[in-house]
Amino acid sequence: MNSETPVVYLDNAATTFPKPEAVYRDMDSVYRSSGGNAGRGANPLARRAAALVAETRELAQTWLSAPEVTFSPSATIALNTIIFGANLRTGDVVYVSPFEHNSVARPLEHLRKTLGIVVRQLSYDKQTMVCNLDAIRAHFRIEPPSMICVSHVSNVFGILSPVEELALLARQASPSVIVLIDGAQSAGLVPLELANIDALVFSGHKSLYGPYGIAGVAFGRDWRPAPFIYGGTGTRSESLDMPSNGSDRYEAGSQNISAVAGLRAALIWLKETGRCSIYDHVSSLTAQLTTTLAGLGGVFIYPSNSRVEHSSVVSFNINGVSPQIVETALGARSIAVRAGLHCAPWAHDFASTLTQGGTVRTSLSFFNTEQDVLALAEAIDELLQHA
Ligand code: ALA
Repeated sequence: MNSETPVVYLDNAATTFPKPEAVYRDMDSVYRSSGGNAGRGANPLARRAAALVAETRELAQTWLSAPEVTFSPSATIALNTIIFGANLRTGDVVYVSPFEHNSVARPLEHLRKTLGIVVRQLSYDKQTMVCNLDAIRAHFRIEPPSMICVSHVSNVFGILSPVEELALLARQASPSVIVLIDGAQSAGLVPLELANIDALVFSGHKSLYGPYGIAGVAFGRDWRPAPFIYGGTGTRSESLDMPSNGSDRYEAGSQNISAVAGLRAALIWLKETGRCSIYDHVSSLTAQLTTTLAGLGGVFIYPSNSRVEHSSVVSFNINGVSPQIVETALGARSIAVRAGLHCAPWAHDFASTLTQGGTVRTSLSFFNTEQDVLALAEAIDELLQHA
């Protein structure tokens, strides 16, 4: 395959590709026209950069319906900011879904080992991957949560968790609970009411169709974590303490201005395109994908229950063929998917796919077409004939 071969890109859960044209355009032009250092000085270029950051923040707040948004270089850093900034103590109980990414699982494991927090898995059905709200309510009564961490959409199985209901149950059981939602795969695609959610983490380069290098936290309530990273903010430089409120508290270091420009362009594109048309297109392609794959004998889709709605991400395996071989074979046909554990070993443990090397994951975006799904189906059909 040479670099000119068009690739059928079905790995949008790793990063959406392509981006809206305006993202490329604005990232290129920002360094040429307004590449000053936002918040550092009052020269015209610094002011222009600061205005760009402020406008992007406002767009993000509107898109996510959040009273406050802070930026960070990646969703991993944003998740760590919340988890380490929550001041958890020995014996505190943190509930997680079975689908959490290592960006949540590893910091929690670190706190379990070093501090003695208790990590409990929320109750989900293994066949349908649907959560059992009655069982969870009962667990919360017996052992009230200090924190819950749940991914809105699983990056492995595309399962949508009822995070608003979970947040409400957690708050009823423990009013001071910290509710952290990982929205890396859903922000922009699936709207969320933040009334009981303290922190919704978003990733710029995934479902928001922006670039790498920008992510953040949408705060839904008054709770704020302790800062995770300390350094220059361009404000109150005489003090050796971090500013006590506002985004400066969490945004130490110079802003990645081209990433900000790219996110701004993506947010404007999202608004103009409309959440419903993006969601409808991705959902209808996802339904086409699951139906087509299910029609090919020898393909096992997770979860096995066909009534489960997948949100843009579909994982599967082919009987007797390792996911890595399938990924390589599809790659040879210029089809990009991701095989393996997807940085989420808990999810594969839950689905009993750890020992077979995980799953083959396909993930769709607004820029995919029915032809892309047909190309995948044809390639898999061919593989099945040789398996
Ligand atoms: N976490 C990203 C994925 O799911 C990279 O592939």
